[in-house]
Amino acid sequence: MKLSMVVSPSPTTFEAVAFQGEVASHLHELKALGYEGVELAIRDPGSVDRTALRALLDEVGLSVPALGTGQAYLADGLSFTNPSKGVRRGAVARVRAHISLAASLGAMVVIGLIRGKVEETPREQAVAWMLECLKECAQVAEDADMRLVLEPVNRYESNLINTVEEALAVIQEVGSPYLGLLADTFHMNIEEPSIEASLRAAGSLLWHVHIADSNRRAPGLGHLDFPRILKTLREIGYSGYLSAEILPFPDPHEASLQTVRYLKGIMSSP
Ligand code: LER
Ligand code: MN
Repeated sequence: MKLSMVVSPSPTTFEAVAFQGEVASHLHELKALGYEGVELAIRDPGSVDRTALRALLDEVGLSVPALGTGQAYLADGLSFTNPSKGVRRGAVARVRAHISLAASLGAMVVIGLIRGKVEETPREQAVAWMLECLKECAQVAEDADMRLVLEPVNRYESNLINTVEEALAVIQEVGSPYLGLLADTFHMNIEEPSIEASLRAAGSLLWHVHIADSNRRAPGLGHLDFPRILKTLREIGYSGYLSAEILPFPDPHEASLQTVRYLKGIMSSP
């Protein structure tokens, strides 16, 4: 397993991104701390200078395991379940742009908050819209030979796909080999009856992991049992990234140092 940190190249209202803006200096710092990857939270790929980004990543020597899409929902209101067809089309178009950027970086694309939630629309209708958009995005991903990861999020952020079990059912319904699961330990702590049992249920469909402690601080600063979680991940054969999506507590530097020291300490113990 390798370590990555979520970084937003532009300022964001989403709090669990320890590093925002000034991407070059953050990447150098993360590399120096021993991170192998950086997950980029991108509001709009249209505003990204791909050539400059590729050159920076090559210069620093970091991989990009995943691209986040949550800001397209939080800042621009795009979602798969919005009652407006135009907004849903906008959400699919935005994910299409993320897939295109991801293809130039070798990254997966996260389907998290952008699925939206059930509000005034009847649940059945919202689910049908979500599935329609997901199927279309999965086809775009397949055409680009890039992968999407569906992330269960806790009930306070969405009422649509809170658990691994629900996400696995949706993945099965979409039926694309290009759609897998992202497990976020912060959300799992709230929603899963057993984090370990849910990781085992995901098995080989688990393609990406967001890592944060129970309070969304760096691992080791809350009450999650990370030795047990990492042991389970090893046992199911997970060899992807642990990508820290954490609050900058007490500050970004300390949070990223704590993450790398604590997790590498667990990973290096027998
Ligand atoms: C939101 O809480 C989250 O975990 C993000 O990864 C979803 O886009
Ligand atoms: Mn997450």
